[in-house]
Amino acid sequence: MALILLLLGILVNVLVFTDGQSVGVCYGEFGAPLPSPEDVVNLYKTNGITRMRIYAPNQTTLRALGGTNIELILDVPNGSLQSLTDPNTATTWVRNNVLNYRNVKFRYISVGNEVDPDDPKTQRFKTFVLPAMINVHNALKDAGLANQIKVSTATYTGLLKLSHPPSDGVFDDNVIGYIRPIIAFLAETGSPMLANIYPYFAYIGTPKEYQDLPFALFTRSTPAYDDKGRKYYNLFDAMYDAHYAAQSRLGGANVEIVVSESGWPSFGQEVATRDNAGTYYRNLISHLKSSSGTPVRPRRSIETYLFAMFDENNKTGSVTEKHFGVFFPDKVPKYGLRF
Ligand SMILES: *[C@@H]1O[C@H](CO)[C@@H](O)[C@H](O)[C@H]1NC(C)=O
Ligand SMILES: *[C@@H]1O[C@H](CO)[C@@H](O)[C@H](O)[C@H]1NC(C)=O
Ligand SMILES: CC(=O)N[C@H]1CO[C@H](CO)[C@@H](O)[C@@H]1O
Repeated sequence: MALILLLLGILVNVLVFTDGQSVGVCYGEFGAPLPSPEDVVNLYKTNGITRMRIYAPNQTTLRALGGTNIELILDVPNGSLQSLTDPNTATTWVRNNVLNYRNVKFRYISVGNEVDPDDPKTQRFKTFVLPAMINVHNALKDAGLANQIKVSTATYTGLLKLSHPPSDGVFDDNVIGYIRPIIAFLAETGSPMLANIYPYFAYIGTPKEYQDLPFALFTRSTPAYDDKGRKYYNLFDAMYDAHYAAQSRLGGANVEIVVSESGWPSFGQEVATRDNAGTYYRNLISHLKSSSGTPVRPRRSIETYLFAMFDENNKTGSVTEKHFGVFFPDKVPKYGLRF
């Protein structure tokens, strides 16, 4: 028995370590015109991209994914969160958008994206997230899929009060009441935390005296600093470990973090250049493929989704928001990345 458990442990380790080595890409749709979902799925296939995140259950996209090997993060858009606090509505949502597509490889359901108790734009959603997560999880459980499809929500670095040095990572005071029970749910269901991690936004938001572009672009050959004996060569690792420290303080030390978005824009700001963005994506991919992990979580692969597949000219906000694509809308690669 002990031997079987040991072998099982080794097998699980092998699976965990080989898992997540393929880089995923988020497929946002706020561009006009973008290729049809069928063409987009083919573009994923021809580029060997085996993971996708979509922000709403678009039926055309789900149909196009059927029968492919592409693994999917499907979002519950924040506009649907309130309705899914009703268990029957959640059951119907799961039936229509998940069970209806038996030949789609759902990996996670992300219930809400960047809901932030401190942000006037999204704070009204905060009381809906956990009840909707529970209802979606229960609907999957009733269908016998709760072990296969994990339910989570996508957080972001804006929820942290402190992220430097990484070991001081802690959630904002106003966020703790919201996030602690979510972390408990993730721990209980064996689901990962999703986190959108953008060194670009940290870089442009940091006071000038701390700005270190090579640190943000993975091009430092010496550590930028030492945090309790852990040497940091890049900002991505530092931000990841800050998230990990923050959730560990709230009982989430065993909850894996999946990076549900990371990217760098190619236009619209001083450091948002095609050169810098290409450097960021290339170096991020090779960092992920090396499975070096981070200083706090070494020797592991970090499941990560690049943001985003295409430039999206219909996005609002800062000009840079329209220029996160790793492909142009006409399917021409912007950086010639190998996924
Ligand atoms: C689904 O995606 C297609 C192609 O991007 C788009 O034309 C359509 O409006 C989307 N449907 C919904 C309900 O958003
Ligand atoms: C994009 O914006 C244009 C102009 O504002 C609008 O007509 C169009 O419907 C939008 N398309 C999408 C897919 O959001
Ligand atoms: C950040 C985010 O995703 N905000 C969206 C939340 O949902 C509302 C309603 O659907 C959208 O208008 C926001 O853009």
